[in-house]
Amino acid sequence: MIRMVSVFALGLLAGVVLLVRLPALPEAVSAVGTATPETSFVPVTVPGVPDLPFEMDGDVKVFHLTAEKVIRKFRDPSDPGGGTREILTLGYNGSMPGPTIQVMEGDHVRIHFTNNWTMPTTVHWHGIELPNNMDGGSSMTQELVEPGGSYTYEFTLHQNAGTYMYHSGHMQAYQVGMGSSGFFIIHPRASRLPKVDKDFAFMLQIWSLPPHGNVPSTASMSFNYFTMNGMTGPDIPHMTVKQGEQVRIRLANLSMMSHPIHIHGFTFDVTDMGGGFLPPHLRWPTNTMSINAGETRAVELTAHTPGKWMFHCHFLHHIMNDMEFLPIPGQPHQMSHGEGMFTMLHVLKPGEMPGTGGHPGHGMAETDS
Ligand SMILES: [Cu+2]
Repeated sequence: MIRMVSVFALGLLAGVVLLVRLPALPEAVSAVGTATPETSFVPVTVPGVPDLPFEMDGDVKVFHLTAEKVIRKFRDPSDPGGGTREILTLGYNGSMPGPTIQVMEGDHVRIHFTNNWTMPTTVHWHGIELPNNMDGGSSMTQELVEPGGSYTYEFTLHQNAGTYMYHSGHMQAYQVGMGSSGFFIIHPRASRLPKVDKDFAFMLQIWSLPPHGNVPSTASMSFNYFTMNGMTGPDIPHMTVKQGEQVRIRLANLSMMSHPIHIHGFTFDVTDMGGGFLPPHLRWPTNTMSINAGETRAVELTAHTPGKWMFHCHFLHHIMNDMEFLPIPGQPHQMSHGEGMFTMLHVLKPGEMPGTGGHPGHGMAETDS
């Protein structure tokens, strides 16, 4: 167990380093961990987002989650120099999306929550089966947590491994619209799932930003910025894997639209529709997975062909922040600074090192796990 704590702490450190240094590109995220005999899973890498560390109190995993205002930097397409604009968001523990909670099937968790926002809130554990008064359903299931206040959530995870979330349970259109979100990953207790070598996750969010504005409007349904893990392209790290590896990519949508996520050059299997991993006979092959508001998905593929393969939303204006153009390979001067939900799966040839793939554009960040 100490080993797990240290692995997750390493992920936290890596994430913090990335968050602090986001304006400087390219950026690399260091390794998060590998499967261990007692757990037989690969910790999830949420590029650009740290893990939430925990400590053990007997058999209880104890977390500390704090709601905080977080400034993120979105590429500003109106800046010909490719500069960024500081955007006010609502996150947790200095991160937006909030830090990732990674636990095991059957774990008993205690989450001490503190509200450092300037408005009341609760935390809703999205998809988690738990006692009613732990559900964070605004003032309907608990007292609101006032600014400066705290609340302790505690429950046992009796459901199957899968991809779940947390987000504000109060004034959601505003608080979730301002960024309140985070992954809640339940790992399998036994190695009954097909093995993967790399496991990535992306949170999909959309924003309505006035020209040159720094505060998203949550009263508008005219969304003009599209992000993965709180980042705009080209700052969204690539997923870097080795040829032949099994790759899982998890997606969560806390935006008010659906997103058909598409990959070039591969057919992936949909392996989780949101209620835990599907049995093998229910997995289905495709190359585009639509994910609607409030849903999570996981897809898996074999990285059979080297190269840098586009991975993006196929609502094509969602890869055009402020309606800017997709980059044109080989013509850097025409490249956009305003890509939205757009990153790459970088499959390394044997002997190839990350960052040497010859991408003809901006120095996109590389994520390895
Ligand atoms: Cu989209």
